[in-house]
Amino acid sequence: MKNPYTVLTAEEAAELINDGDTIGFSGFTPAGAAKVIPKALADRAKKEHEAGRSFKVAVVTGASTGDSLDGALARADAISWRTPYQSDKNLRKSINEGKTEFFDMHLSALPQTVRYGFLGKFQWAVVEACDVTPEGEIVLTTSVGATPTFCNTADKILIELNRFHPKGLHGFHDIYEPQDPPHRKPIPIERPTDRIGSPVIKVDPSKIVGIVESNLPDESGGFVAPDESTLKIGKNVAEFFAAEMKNGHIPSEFLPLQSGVGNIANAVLGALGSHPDIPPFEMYTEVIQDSVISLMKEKKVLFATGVSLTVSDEVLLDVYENLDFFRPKLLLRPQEITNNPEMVRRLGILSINTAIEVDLFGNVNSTHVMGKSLMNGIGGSGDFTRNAYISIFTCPSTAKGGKISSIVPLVSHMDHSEHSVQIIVTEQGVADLRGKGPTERARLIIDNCAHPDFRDELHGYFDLTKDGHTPQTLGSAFTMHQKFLETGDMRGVDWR
Ligand code: 0RQ
Repeated sequence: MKNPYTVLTAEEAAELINDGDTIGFSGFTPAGAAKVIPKALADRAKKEHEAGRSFKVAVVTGASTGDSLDGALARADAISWRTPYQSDKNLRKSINEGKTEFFDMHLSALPQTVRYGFLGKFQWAVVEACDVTPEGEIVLTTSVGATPTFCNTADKILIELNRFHPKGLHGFHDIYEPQDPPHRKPIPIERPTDRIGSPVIKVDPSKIVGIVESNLPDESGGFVAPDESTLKIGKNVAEFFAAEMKNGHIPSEFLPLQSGVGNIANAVLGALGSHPDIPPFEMYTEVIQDSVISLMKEKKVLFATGVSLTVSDEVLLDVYENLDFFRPKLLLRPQEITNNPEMVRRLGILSINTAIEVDLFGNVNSTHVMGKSLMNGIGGSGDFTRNAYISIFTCPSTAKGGKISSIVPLVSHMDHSEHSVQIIVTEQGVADLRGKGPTERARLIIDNCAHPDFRDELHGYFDLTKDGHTPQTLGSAFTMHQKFLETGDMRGVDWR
């Protein structure tokens, strides 16, 4: 059957979008993110601004995206409002300067929040696909994110048919959208390998108003080689898990693993993969990174399901050359399923995420520098941490060349509370907070995780108050932060 869709240029597609529209873009990390239409939209916004007309859109995605989306639109000052997560330096600047309103939310909750109508009406879904049939069956590329929900709720759909990604990706996706309350049923996944949905998104073909052809790789940055500190963090996590197996907390077949994004997460996985006492394991995670693919080839990771395949170009080409090897081992799902609290509890996930700072009582800040400047967002870290079998936070014990302690008296912004955070790991060691009261926690965190340059200083703070269940001294709790803001160095606080 002949393809019934109108073929457009990216510029023609961008002309269809109006000032003030809300757009749901495909993409979860740069993987599978729309590229040519947002870039053309940014060019259009610049022209509109030059002509003295306002042109801004509300941008909703699965998580972060690539430079052609968040970067180009932010540089064009074309984003009025953004959710649920970003990691682009231009957009971060726009948010921190108050030019773009940003709503930081748990990634698992985004699709239902869209369906419930809490974010208003969506005029557009702009979706990268590797194939689309005349019947309206869309095969996605390297991520699923919230795209099924955008396709189902938006008035109209624009497709970027990206020839870089092979049609052989059919079978790598499991598309499932829960019904909304009061009709929601349990999600029927009992093992990470269970498939419960369709390999395609099915839409009414008349909603697809145009197709733009492209041939572009994902804009994933790749990874830097792990340094001494990240290698030590990885080793500490692996040894902690090995000890948990030995003492019977983790069963001998291991439990499904979730690990966050970035270089630390990549290094932690590498360390787990090479530890002799950790058996081959499965992943029920959010972002599948380079190290997962190499561990799969070594038969150390048996299966991985996540929202996105966020790998370097060479690793992606390796996957594409061996699609039949990877198809039974890799499965991409909507973020509503991978990050769903129901699944995280049922499967008994071991979760590992990254902190910017941790306080003496186990509260974690993952999103803001010095209490006010947004870094990226909470992402999926809250979805997993709150519901995990064991929840771990990792971070280097210091930042900015040793001038900032990542262990502080009180976090300057709180994303994960002491009630959800169980284990802290830095390159210095591990603090196991399970079953510990605030005083015990503080001593463990200072002695096991803080950098030696800051241990006396942190003990000095802790010695200021001797009473109360949580011995906090409100008047001094941000003295270390304040010292950094005034002098550029947290070291050397005199508590007297
Ligand atoms: O600054 O970029 O200027 O060098 O923060 O820190 O150490 O390079 O680590 O890239 O893994 O990022 C928490 C931000 C860590 C990230 C965070 C500065 C540091 C550096 C980056 P520069 P690193 P990473 C998955 C699940 C969100 C929560 C999560 C993140 C920059 O991992 O966004 O895990 N997580 N989500 O110098 C001042 C401190 C600092 C500090 C670090 N205490 N004070 N600056 N930095 N600690 C995400 C998804 O769901 C998709």
